[in-house]
Amino acid sequence: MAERSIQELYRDDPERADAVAFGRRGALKGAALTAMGAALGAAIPFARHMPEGHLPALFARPASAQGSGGNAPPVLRFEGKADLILQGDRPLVAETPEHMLDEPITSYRHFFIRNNGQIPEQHTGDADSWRITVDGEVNSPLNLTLGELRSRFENVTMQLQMECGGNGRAHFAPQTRGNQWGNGAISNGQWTGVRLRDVLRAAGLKPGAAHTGHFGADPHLSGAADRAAISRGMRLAKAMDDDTLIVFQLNGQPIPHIHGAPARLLVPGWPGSLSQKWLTRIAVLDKPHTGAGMGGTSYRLPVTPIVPGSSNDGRSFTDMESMPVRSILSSHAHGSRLPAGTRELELRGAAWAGDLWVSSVHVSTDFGASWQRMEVAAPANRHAWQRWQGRIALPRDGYYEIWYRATDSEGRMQPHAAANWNPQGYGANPISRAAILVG
Ligand SMILES: Nc1nc2c(c(=O)[nH]1)N[C@H]1C(S)=C(S)[C@@H](COP(=O)(O)O)O[C@H]1N2
Ligand SMILES: [Mo]
Repeated sequence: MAERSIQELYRDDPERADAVAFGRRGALKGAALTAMGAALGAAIPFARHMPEGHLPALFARPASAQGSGGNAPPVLRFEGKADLILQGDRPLVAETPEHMLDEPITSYRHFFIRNNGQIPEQHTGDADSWRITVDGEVNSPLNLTLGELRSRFENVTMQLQMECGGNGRAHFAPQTRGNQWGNGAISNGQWTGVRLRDVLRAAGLKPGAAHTGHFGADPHLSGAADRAAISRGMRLAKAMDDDTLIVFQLNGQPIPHIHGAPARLLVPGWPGSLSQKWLTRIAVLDKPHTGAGMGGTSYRLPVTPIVPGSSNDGRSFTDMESMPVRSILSSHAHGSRLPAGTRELELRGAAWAGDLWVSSVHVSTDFGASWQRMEVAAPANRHAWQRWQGRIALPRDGYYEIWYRATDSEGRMQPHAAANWNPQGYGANPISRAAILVG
């Protein structure tokens, strides 16, 4: 079988391609093994462990790093940004390929972008003149300038992960609506700001205070003045968490405009949509907020699994809170080709688990037959991601898949396949696979 035809077959009809390649008994047979090897451009040293129905990672996901070939994703063109994957330009959404997340602290260059509406006009004049209102179930509503906020409350600086609620969505089958993120809707910036808790206490919480509602300055995509691009809210407990901040600096600099200048919320570990950019107002409420992005199937998960592909009004769903455990590989791009004779790799990556932490990261090079424990560093502070590293052996030249998975501090491991399918595609965190070719 020619190289192109099996690639095309896998793309167009993976089931038949598998039948051809694996045969009825699931063993990769002589001619088929050669064909698969030819398609992948290399022999498969661990072919005997390759599971039936396994679509090689090289075909299953675009090798963005290579930037070549027919299905290379479009690239973001944006001042100061690396070649991120352009997920959409209206609204502007861009994903960071995993190998660009190799810095312990994510630089502006590599910071993913997620907008739901238009990008607002830049605030003219002094950033410190920007105003933020706190009202609702409080004794004394506040209307503070950023300058007042900065000088009145303790300033804190910490590394905080921010992950889009839909990160990993592309792993769902059947496909759901929304940006088809791989694992790259994650950042770990070093943020400076004040604790939301301190601000809420200064306003004085009334006994009924139970939730927040967040408001920003970005216009709705339609331009309609009475519609919000996004306006989400959370339980008061998360608003009072030590690490929930109103921030005004990213990595020691004023926040770049696209990431919410001059001030935004930073709600680490929970869906990124709570981290309101271009923050203008926080309402304290006695019941859950009802803004854009609340209710129905938005940022909500089935309590009891539903039939994949079915429709649902989400009435029995529950709000997504702490994000599930996930890992990325940052030392080697998916689809990389290494020189012939490479027999060892030093792998690096990151892992995180919402409000929890990561207890271990494991890597397999033989399609999951055996797993090797990596070294996982402690987080710089609570809610920072954790870096991992480790060395693996590659017995021969050929096609490998690096499988990587993390386990959280409560013993939950990334699953083999995306679970708890839901119409808007939240919470997909299966074991990841990167294809590596040696020789
Ligand atoms: N005002 C405003 N804030 C927002 C959004 C938005 O569209 N408008 N998008 C949210 C979503 S869904 C995410 S994942 C994060 C992304 O932040 P970033 O673009 O700085 O990476 O911002 C959140 N805050
Ligand atoms: Mo998001």
